[in-house]
Amino acid sequence: LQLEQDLRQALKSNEIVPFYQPQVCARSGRIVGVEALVRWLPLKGGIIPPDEFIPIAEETGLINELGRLVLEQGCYQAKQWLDSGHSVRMAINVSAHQFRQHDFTQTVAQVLEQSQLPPSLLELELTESVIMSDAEENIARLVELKSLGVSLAVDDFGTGYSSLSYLKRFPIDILKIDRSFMCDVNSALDDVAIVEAILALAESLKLGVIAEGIEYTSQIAILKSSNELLLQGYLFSRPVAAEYIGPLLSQNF
Ligand code: G
Ligand code: G
Ligand code: MN
Ligand code: NA
Repeated sequence: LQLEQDLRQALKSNEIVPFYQPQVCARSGRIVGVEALVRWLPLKGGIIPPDEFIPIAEETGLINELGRLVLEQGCYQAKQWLDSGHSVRMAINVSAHQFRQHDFTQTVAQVLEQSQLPPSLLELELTESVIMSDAEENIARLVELKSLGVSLAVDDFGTGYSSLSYLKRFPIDILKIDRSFMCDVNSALDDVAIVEAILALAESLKLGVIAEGIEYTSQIAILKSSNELLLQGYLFSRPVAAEYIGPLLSQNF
């Protein structure tokens, strides 16, 4: 309860800020996107990771306010980078609670309008479990969101237990291969097989792929894909404050 009050206060006093982690195009070595990963920076110092407050935000409904804040800041930030000559797609994590709000699509439309960010530069990340929770109702919601012109990505792909047939029926653009499959790509042949299967699946369904958790160059070698492939992980950068992203945008990785 104390934590809930603290979080409520933190939202008001700008202690909740998105950090950003680069997504690098495997072909060009350029940063073409970032994922917004929220942080709590208490005034007294330190840094609280999302695992310690997102669950409370979810339970108390504060996730809607928090989610809107991250969406707004992310869109305004991406617009700033665009205005400075860097086209960077902003990926925003959407929680189950947010996705189920009846006015979620309107909120996204509003934020796009206010920030003047081209919708093609916004990507919404949804987990498999959120998407599959109520498949029929969710298709309508996804179609609604797609009609705004944004991209839709499946986060933590491969960790759910859902049937793959939804990928054909749902207006999904991108699969994010969960980092658990990238961990020991050198040693674990099973993981290599899974990654290869996901790449083949994405290729035949014409979906983009983002490989998460890239920490070593050796992990990139097995990622052979003819589709657009993006790489995300500590090898390139940890999630960092916006000011640290700017200089990276001119860099070749
Ligand atoms: O960033 P790590 O950096 O520790 O993030 C931990 C978890 O918190 C991840 O599962 C991530 O999806 C989630 N998360 C980070 N930022 C947000 C956010 O803005 N909204 C939601 N719903 N989840 C987030
Ligand atoms: O659940 P989601 O995929 O949204 O969250 C991504 C999580 O993975 C965040 O906590 C982020 O900080 C973390 N992360 C990003 N890159 C790496 C990496 O290279 N290695 C590890 N172990 N974690 C990473
Ligand atoms: Mn994510
Ligand atoms: Na993920």
